[in-house]
Amino acid sequence: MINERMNAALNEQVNAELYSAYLYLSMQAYFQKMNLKGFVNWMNVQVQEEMAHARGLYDYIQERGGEIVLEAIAKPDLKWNSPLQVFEDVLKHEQLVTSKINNLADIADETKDRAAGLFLQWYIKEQVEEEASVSDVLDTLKLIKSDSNALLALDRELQARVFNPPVIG
Ligand code: OFO
Repeated sequence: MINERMNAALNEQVNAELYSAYLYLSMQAYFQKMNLKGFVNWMNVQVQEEMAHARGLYDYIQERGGEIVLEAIAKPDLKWNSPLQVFEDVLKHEQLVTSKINNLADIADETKDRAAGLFLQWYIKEQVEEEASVSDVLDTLKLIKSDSNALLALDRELQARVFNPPVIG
């Protein structure tokens, strides 16, 4: 049985992951308007990953005999000035999520919940990958500045991203 504090914190993280999916869905719409298909694809994969992250936490709460409490999902931003600004926001958001995951790991330590600590290792590693893949795109966008040919080349590159359903835990 999971302790109450950990249960509540995991429910909050389900919400944070669903918010992430919602935010990336909003960013996907932004890129759809610009007709940048590779960026659309990148966001589409990201949305699916976030849904999988939420599902992983949801399943874990259930597995530990906890209670699922779903709160409202906040409204994400709708407007950005440029692809660069979008990816700056993505990186900021992922850094925030990393701090939330680290906070969950702290709670697992403080409540001596070894099983949760072990489970959360997967999310800790995933955040390293998330931040790295976002930083890659962001660094390229910084180099591109207003070169539209280079932007289209990056767009073509981002079309290659595929969703591989993660095995969590
Ligand atoms: Fe779930 O990793 Fe992004 O937010």
